[in-house]
Amino acid sequence: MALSATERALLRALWKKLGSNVGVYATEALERTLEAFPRTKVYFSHMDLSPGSAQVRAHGRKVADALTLAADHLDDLPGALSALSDLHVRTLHVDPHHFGLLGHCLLVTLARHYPGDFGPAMHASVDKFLHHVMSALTSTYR
Ligand code: HNI
Repeated sequence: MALSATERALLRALWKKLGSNVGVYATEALERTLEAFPRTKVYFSHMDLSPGSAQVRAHGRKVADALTLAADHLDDLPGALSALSDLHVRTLHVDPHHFGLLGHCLLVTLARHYPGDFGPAMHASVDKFLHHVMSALTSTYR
């Protein structure tokens, strides 16, 4: 089900508050995913995954940019993310379950940094947004 006007407004308000820190939190969520769920490291064997790795930070910024692109294209996520979907499905063969792990870590990371903003309504809005993003990223599997 699409995000409601209220959910979109909540998401936009959070993204505005995150400002230039989206990359910081995407990196923290990526690091959390790799540490909490080490099986996700298999896709990054070519990268330096040590704490504070510049490569992980650079990748976190790429993920953040994609999430911001998605937040700006809520009415056409499959279109906006089609190249990324092909990459993750056809080239990287990322297990769809692992998207949920990263999404979960993104929620935890945002809730940790913005506890006052992350009430049930914001939680549900961001969760729905991430589900739509991940559905678009895994759509090529179908
Ligand atoms: Ni993902 C590359 C965005 C989930 C493993 N990923 C990217 C790039 C973006 C991106 C952007 C860079 C593309 C480019 O350089 O052209 N990835 C996202 C987003 C999500 C996501 C927005 C979900 C919210 N990626 C995942 C998951 C995994 C994953 C769940 C595996 C656990 N992604 C990768 C790998 C690469 C990648 C591996 C290639 C990294 C590299 O540079 O070699």
